[in-house]
Amino acid sequence: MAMEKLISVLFSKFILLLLFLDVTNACGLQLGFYSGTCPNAEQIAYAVLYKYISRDPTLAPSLLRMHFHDCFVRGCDGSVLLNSTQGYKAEKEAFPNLSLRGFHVIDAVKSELEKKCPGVVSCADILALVARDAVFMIGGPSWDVPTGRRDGRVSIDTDALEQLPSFTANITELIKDFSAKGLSVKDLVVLSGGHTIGIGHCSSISDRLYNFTGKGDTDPSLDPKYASALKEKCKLGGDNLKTVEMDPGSFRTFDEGYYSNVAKRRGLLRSDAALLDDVQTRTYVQLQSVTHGWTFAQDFGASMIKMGSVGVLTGNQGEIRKRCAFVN
Ligand code: HEM
Ligand SMILES: *[C@@H]1O[C@H](CO)[C@@H](O)[C@H](O)[C@H]1NC(C)=O
Ligand SMILES: *[C@@H]1O[C@H](CO)[C@@H](O)[C@H](O)[C@H]1NC(C)=O
Ligand SMILES: *[C@@H]1O[C@H](CO)[C@@H](O)[C@H](O)[C@H]1NC(C)=O
Ligand SMILES: CC(=O)N[C@H]1CO[C@H](CO)[C@@H](O)[C@@H]1O
Repeated sequence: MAMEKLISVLFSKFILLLLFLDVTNACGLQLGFYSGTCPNAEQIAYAVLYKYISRDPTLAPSLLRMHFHDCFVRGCDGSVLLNSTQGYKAEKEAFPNLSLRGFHVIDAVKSELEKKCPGVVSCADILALVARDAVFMIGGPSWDVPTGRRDGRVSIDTDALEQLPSFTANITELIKDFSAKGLSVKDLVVLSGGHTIGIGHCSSISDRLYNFTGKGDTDPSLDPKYASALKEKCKLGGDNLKTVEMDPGSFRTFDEGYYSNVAKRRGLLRSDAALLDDVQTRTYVQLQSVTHGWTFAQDFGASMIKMGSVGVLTGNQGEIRKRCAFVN
């Protein structure tokens, strides 16, 4: 009974959130922004992406992550796509992007769009559309993406280091990092669900496994059986480029398995485990785990729309890049 009540409360909150988003058109973005200037923009992007994802589904997680990295650093302005220049090393070259892949996919979408509607669709919007479609193509939910973002002209590696949450962050830091972007505690726990897909490198967890407090110990918040299994894959002093699944057992499909794993103390990263250290995030993790993700799909779409409007450039700000790796 108590659980049912909790579910119905969460559900009604979700409806309210949707209504709210519908009315306000967050931050000057709007649904179907290109309907007059490039009516098939979204279909074109989808078709190009599909060619790549059907051949290599492991690109999907990386493309989702790319949008997250874009939005958290200087807002969703495509700055993650820019190459380094003589003056500056770009975000791409900062440590946290270690494993970002799929820049060529964005370039392919962009060049198809440039053929059909030159100079119209921004790289920042392409990232937002591709993140949505990539999730959908591997079994996840879909959502309407408001568009109209413009591209920024600046990308600096140190911004990425400062603004992306660290994989060693505790719950207080995570909440602070999200709140600095106007995102709530709920957005944090919902968007962390992005870790239901993809892989992490051994280097991202070796401290948890082998040197948690600097005394050669293992993170006590990690389920011991899971820790042993991870140590088999990530040997002490072994190859840091080896990878492990973010959501063991179903890392290829976008489902709610992430929350069941976190609830069982099998979150891969420290930042995943940290979701058990706050009452609100813990309650959400447990709820999704018990209900098999009853609201996760809807919640994820709503939080992605919020993340996708962080610090966007609109109107006359920025530019529409011709090539995503270079300013015009
Ligand atoms: C809450 C703070 C977050 C932290 C500290 C964090 C950190 C990380 C780290 C360290 C990795 C592994 C990188 C590697 O070892 O190669 C990773 C992977 C990933 N992250 Fe996050 N992340 C966070 C939030 C998010 C969000 C909000 C999303 C998207 C909604 C996301 C999507 C992903 C995906 C899909 C992967 C797998 C990438 C792949 O397979 O290539 N993460 N994240
Ligand atoms: C831009 O950067 C990417 C990734 O760092 C690199 O592979 C590519 O060769 C660069 N492109 C040019 C034209 O310099
Ligand atoms: C989280 O990390 C910050 C900075 O490292 C530290 O000051 C704080 O005490 C930590 N909080 C918790 C709850 O561990
Ligand atoms: C463990 O951490 C301590 C303190 O940060 C460091 O001095 C030591 O070299 C680390 N040991 C290993 C094996 O990485
Ligand atoms: C795609 C890309 O530029 N990746 C870079 C991420 O950062 C590392 C170093 O921190 C670079 O070596 C990679 O080239």
